[in-house]
Amino acid sequence: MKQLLISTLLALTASAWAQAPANVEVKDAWVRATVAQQKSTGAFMQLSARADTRLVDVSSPIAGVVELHEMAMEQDVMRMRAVKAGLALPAGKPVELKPGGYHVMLMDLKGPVKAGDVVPVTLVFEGQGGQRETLVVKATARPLGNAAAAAPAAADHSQHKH
Ligand SMILES: [Cu+2]
Repeated sequence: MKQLLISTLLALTASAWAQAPANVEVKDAWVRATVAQQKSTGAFMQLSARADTRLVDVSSPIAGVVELHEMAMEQDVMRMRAVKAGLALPAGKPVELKPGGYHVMLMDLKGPVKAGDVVPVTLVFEGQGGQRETLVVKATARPLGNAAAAAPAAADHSQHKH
């Protein structure tokens, strides 16, 4: 819960610095911790926009390549693919990035991600008029395979079953 509060505060700080009230609220940001030799992982969060906007760019200092991905069934096989056009965030409709769905893919990792690590993820949003807003969220690493149990806020959200 404390980490969630810190993430929110950081997000608010970042948007205040961008001199406009935050259009997008980010909640419950987390990253899946890695095991030895693993070179990629995913970051997940819930995004809520007040006005229609799009998530158009993602980056993080811990990864050489960062992309927005989605999981989709292709001929009975679950595959992931890059979301090139950005992710639409309709006004007032929370969009969840979660395992099995949309995620921020962190590739070419510069080192292991251990449970408890705090990973900065920069999100760039573009509004209808083309104005951009940048948020830096702090995502906490949760252990592999135990993400739901390790989520401090998961008990509050019944939809967090994967
Ligand atoms: Cu992916």
